[in-house]
Amino acid sequence: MPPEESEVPDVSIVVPTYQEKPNLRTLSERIRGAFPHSYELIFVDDNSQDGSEQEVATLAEEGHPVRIIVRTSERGLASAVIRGFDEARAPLLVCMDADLSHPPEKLAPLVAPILAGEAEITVGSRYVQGGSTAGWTLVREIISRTAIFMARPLTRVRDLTSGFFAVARSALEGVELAPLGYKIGLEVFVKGKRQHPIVEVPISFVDRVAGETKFGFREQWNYLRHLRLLYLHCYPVLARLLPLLLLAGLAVGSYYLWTRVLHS
Ligand SMILES: Nc1nc2c(ncn2[C@@H]2O[C@H](COP(=O)(O)OP(=O)(O)OP(=O)(O)O)[C@@H](O)[C@H]2O)c(=O)[nH]1
Ligand SMILES: [Mg+2]
Repeated sequence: MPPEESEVPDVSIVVPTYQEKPNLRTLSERIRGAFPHSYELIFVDDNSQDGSEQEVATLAEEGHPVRIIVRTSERGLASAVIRGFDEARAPLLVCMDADLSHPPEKLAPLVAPILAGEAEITVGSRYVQGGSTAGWTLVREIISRTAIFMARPLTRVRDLTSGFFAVARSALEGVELAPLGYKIGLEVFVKGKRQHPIVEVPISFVDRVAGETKFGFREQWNYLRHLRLLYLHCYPVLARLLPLLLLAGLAVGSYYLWTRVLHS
């Protein structure tokens, strides 16, 4: 349901994009066909120069409630989403990928608990009953599970690396989100202010069919840097002592081995 230009929509859907032109029309059409609330769809694009701007202009002319913010001096998924949240008008914010991995048909169940006042944050989850991934290689599965395992002490969310989530704007008031790396969802799950548990809505994650991945080694490195910041946020003392504890453990272990060698 497209809102009038001046009307504040119920939901702002923020989609970070880099060279996703082949996916923009399908995404916008599927959202329009499946989402029953008034919404605005905001693409935050890092100067893709692949015709995305023109594509969104055409969609807007056709009546789709879309706009595109093109950033020329910044690059990165998390900072793009934060920019989208800053520019969004609705009291309820959604983040999703452009590549149709996150089913637009799941938007309605995703926002339902927040609209009902039963949650402040919801997650489209691959790892709860009814959720799934399709078309993943074993390597990708292992990378995903390892990333989740490393962040387990930070939140109870099972699919804590999900990039498909909804959050009430009020849960982010006064919260400083780190614009680092790929996992802006994790940042929100850990720092978001809430009165209710985070609700996980099962989704069937579909592998991208068009466009190319932007996920690579740099993003995995950034994920480790991001985790360090989040551990410092949640467990400041322990996280600061960790290098010392590791060093002490290494020293004790070496001493133990050395004495065993001397006595053998
Ligand atoms: N604005 C912006 N968007 C980005 C950037 N990197 C990735 N994205 C977008 O973030 C979303 C997730 O990126 P993907 O490349 O799909 O990452 P992924 O889901 O881990 O990997 P695949 O689905 O296998 O490609 C997509 O909509 C991308 O276009 C970036 O640097 N800036
Ligand atoms: Mg993707």
